[in-house]
Amino acid sequence: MSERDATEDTTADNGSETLFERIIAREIPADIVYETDTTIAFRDIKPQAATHVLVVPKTRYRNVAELAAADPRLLADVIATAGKVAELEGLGNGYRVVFNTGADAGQTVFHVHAHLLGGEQLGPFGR
Ligand code: IU
Repeated sequence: MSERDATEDTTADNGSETLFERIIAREIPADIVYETDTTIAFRDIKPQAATHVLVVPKTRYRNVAELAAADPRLLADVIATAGKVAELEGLGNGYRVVFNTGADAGQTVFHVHAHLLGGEQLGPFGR
């Protein structure tokens, strides 16, 4: 398999399965911190803050805009799960919820996910 094929297999910008479906199916391990009927939350393997949890809807949409258009209740579930995880993780002093969307934002996994970041003073947005 070429390097390009390998990248597409794990991130699925081409419509194939991403690693997140395999985490949801418990086919590969993840540090799961919370789960509901419709969402799952697990720690990012490459944390960008003291607390860095990904919140993923169990039904796959490529990005947050597609999720919002197709199933706004599921988007609300994702946000509610982020809030619950923030509570469980003791982020009462504040946190950030980010949806990277598309190439300029650095989206690499094309199964929509919210990054929940906190546990320390976060830097500014942008570059
Ligand atoms: P992005 O918004 O698509 O760039 O975020 C993808 C995130 O998924 C990124 O922070 C990775 O470190 C993280 N991640 C992970 O936690 N576990 C995995 O198996 C894979 C990516 I693939």
